[in-house]
Amino acid sequence: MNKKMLKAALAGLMLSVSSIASAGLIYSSSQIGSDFRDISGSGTQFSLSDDALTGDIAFGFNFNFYDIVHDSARISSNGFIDFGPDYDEGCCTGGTIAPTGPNGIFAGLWEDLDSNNDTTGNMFYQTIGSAGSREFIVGFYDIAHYPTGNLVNFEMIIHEGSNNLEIQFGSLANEDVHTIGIENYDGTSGEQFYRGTNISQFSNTGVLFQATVPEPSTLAIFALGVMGLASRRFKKQ
Ligand SMILES: [Ca+2]
Ligand SMILES: [Ca+2]
Repeated sequence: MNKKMLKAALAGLMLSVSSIASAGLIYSSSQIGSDFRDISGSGTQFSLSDDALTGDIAFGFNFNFYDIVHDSARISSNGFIDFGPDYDEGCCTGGTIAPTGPNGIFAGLWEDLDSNNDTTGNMFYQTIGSAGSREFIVGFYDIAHYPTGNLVNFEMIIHEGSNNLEIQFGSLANEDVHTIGIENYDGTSGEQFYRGTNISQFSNTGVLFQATVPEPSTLAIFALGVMGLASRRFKKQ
C-alpha cells in the first residue's frame, strides 16, 4: 500500500469510527442530594398565564439535547422546559413518554401548575458559572397547583459541557399526577424518573439525568486496532 492509499484508508476508518462513537447520547437518571441554587434574588423574573409557554430564552451557551444542539428553549407554566419542535404547553396533568402531547421536553415537575393561582410565587431564569461549565437555571418558587393552590418549589438546571440535566426540589405539596423526566423530539423514547402523585417524598432532594456517549461497538474497536497497525506500518516506511 502506498502512502496516499494508506492516508485515504486511515481517513475513511477515522470517519467510520467517529460516526459510530457519536451514535447518540443516552441518558440515565438517579436521585442526588440537595443543592438548591435559589436564583430568586439574582435571576430574571418572568410571568406566564395559565397553560402557556415563554418565547425562546437564550442559555448563553450550547447544549446538546438528544443529539441536537440548542442555544435556547421555551419554558412551560406547567413545569417543564420545551426544546420543540412542536412547542406544546402541556395542559394539564403530567403525561407519559409518548408521541402524543408535548415532545422534546425536560420535565422538572410536569403537572397542572398555575402561577396565577398563588399570591407569592414567582418564576426566574439565570445563567451562572464560568465558560465551559455554565449552568442555565429555571426556578419555580412557591408556584401553585391548579386548582388547589398547593405550592411547589423546584429548579431545572442544564449543564454546559457535560450536557447533563439536573432538578433540585425544595418543599413539594402533593396533588394530581406529576411527571419527572425527559423525552425526545418525537416522543418515541425518554428517561422517566418518576410519574405519580406522591411527590412530597422528593422534597429537598435532587435528580440527575446523566448524558453519556455509548461505548464504541466491537466494529469501532476493531477499526481502531486496524488504524493502530496501519499507522505503525506507515511510520516504519
Ligand atoms: Ca410526548
Ligand atoms: Ca396550568
